[in-house]
Amino acid sequence: MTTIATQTDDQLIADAKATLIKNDLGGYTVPTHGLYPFQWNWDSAIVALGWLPFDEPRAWEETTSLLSAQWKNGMVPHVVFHQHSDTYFPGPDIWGVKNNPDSTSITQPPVLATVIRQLFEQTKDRALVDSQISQIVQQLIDYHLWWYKQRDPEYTGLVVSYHPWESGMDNSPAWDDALRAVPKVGWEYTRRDINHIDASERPHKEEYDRFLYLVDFFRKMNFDDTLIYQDCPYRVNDVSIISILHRGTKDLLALCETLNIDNKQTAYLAHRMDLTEAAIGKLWSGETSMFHSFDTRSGKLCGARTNAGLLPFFAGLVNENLMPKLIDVLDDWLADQPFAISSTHPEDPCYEPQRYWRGPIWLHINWMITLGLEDYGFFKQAKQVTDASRNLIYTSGFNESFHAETGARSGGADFSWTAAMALYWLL
Ligand code: 9YW
Repeated sequence: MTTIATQTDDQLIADAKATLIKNDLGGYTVPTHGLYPFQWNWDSAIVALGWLPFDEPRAWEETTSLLSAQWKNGMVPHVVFHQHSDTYFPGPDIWGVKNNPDSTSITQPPVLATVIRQLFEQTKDRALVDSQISQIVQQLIDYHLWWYKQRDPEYTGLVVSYHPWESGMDNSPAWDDALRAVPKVGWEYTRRDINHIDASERPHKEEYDRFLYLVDFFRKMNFDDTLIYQDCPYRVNDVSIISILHRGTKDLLALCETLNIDNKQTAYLAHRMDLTEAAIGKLWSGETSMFHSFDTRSGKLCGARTNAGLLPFFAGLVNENLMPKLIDVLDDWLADQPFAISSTHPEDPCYEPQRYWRGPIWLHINWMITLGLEDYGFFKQAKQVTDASRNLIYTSGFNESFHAETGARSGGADFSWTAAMALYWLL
């Protein structure tokens, strides 16, 4: 694979730092101005890694500002509306949550625990770490307990997600069938995303109609975890969330061990990890030799081949029998690709190289897959993914995501998590 170098590393590092500084609203970083004017959960976790090499206090602050929005039940929301903005829809009025700070009523993939472990291990200013780590770890324990207890009340080993926005992979073809079972919302609304980005790169109206139905549904259920679990028309075992949660719990328990935290809560989390390890095989498809999400309402695996199906590497959830098969799929996916890994497999019938989670490439997903590949000793593939990721920032900079075939911008420009991945991982 050749590196397409059009800019120097020094210039890119300076631009990446400037991107984070530009998107800093004081304690939290917006993904990009205009399109996403609030604090997003997994964005902030990834962004903390970007601050780390040049501003350690700011890296930690990114995580504590997110945790300041934690609900009493332990949930950490997917969006925190720290201040008003009219450039995004749906805002706090539509979600209907009354909290301080305001937030949405769903969460996002819990990559924060993995990030906190990395911050803990790599921060040079130990006083900065010591002053807050106990409090942060307790908040993470509460968050992960919430995930297992509320999202897997039947102890299946596989937590559920209630919304494509919760997966962070909004219009992935993996959700097409499950989402079709959700009614469309009955009221008129005006989207704001297509004021910023061409509609050809965004989800369709039919998807938004159903996204909003679910937002209304949560509100009508008064955000009650038990009622939503029973009645939510969209209830999916998301292989991406399950993998990120599993890896996060592993990192959290490792941190607890270092800090001598050993109690009923940590034992409970370890037990939940055992259940996931026993259950993950349910998400394997012999037909595609990949992991897939599972629609608990229809009782079927979600069809499309997506990059989420590679995230069990990150979790350490790929057993010895499946490992060579999944690596074959990855080798095939990477063959002759100057840019990788497309969010949907190029041979999948639902692949669209420019449309958001149906084709474009996302660097934070590549980073997680790479960490997993390295854990398994697949250094050649890890290097291929890293080189392919680096090519993207050299080709077109810090974009939300990248066109799967040309490497051009897809979605927003000047994007925080891509700048963060450049600073922490690629440069
Ligand atoms: C939306 C902020 C978020 C990401 C998600 C991504 C997108 C928001 O942007 O969702 O309105 O579509 O899908 O993963 O956290 O970057």
